[in-house]
Amino acid sequence: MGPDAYRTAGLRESLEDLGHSVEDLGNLRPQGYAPDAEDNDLHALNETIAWTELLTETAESACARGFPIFLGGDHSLAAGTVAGAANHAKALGRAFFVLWLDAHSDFHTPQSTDSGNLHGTPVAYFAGRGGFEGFPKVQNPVKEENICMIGLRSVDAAERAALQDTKIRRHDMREIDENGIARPLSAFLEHVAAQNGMLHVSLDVDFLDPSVAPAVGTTVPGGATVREAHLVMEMLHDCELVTSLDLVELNPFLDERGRTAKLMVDLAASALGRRVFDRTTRSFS
Ligand code: DIR
Ligand code: MN
Ligand code: MN
Ligand code: MN
Repeated sequence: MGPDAYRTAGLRESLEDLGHSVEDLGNLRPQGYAPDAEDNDLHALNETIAWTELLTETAESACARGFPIFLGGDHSLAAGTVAGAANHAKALGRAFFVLWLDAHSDFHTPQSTDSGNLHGTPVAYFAGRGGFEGFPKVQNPVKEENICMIGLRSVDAAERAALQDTKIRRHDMREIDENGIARPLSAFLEHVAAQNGMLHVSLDVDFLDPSVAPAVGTTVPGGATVREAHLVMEMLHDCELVTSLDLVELNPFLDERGRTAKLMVDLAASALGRRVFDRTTRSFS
């Protein structure tokens, strides 16, 4: 129901108001997978594998057509959207980067997850960690140093241990409290710009503080404010490096008159050029 909530909240109209032409490619639905048993340790494994196959193909072709925005739905969708966007970048000979805006690091493998929810695994998948039996092989794993996580405040023990052995850039809420959100983002964008990279942004609703974005299954207090989130999106627009975007984990049944959906739409609009006044300088350098 997430994608329809974004439609109702006016995603198309908001982007058209900015001068973009918008094509709604509709909802996807994987087919032909073996039904998942209700009592599996891993929830909806076969379904998630089927989604990953479908989304990898769909994302790669969508990237060739324009600037895709993938609407969810469960964050496991990023396993496919990022893998597909990475394939597209590789075909163009461009370096590829991911900005992960989330309370969680989503760095579990199907073996290390405590919850059995595959939404906790997509970064491990597209970074090329092992343990994803049955999933399509990742053709172009994203380099660790090309992944940046901002907003972290709920990292499970197994994820923390695994992340510590990687070059993934990770910025928790304490760092944002101490230094502001612009600093780590600017540093990452400089790194992307230096390689003329293509940047995929994955925005989990729970990046935001639950007081402003309650419509997500896994709320974690102490998240980004509305202004911090808009600053991130405005900087992402100004840098001209972003080539694809996920809006994920919206659960409209938990929303209050569409307010979380509307905030996510407004953030997407900021990322695609909405501003109060024009600026003459790039704000990330
Ligand atoms: C938790 C929650 N680490 C898990 N992850 C979420 O289920 O593995 N990610 N909610 O966004
Ligand atoms: Mn989920
Ligand atoms: Mn997530
Ligand atoms: Mn999350």
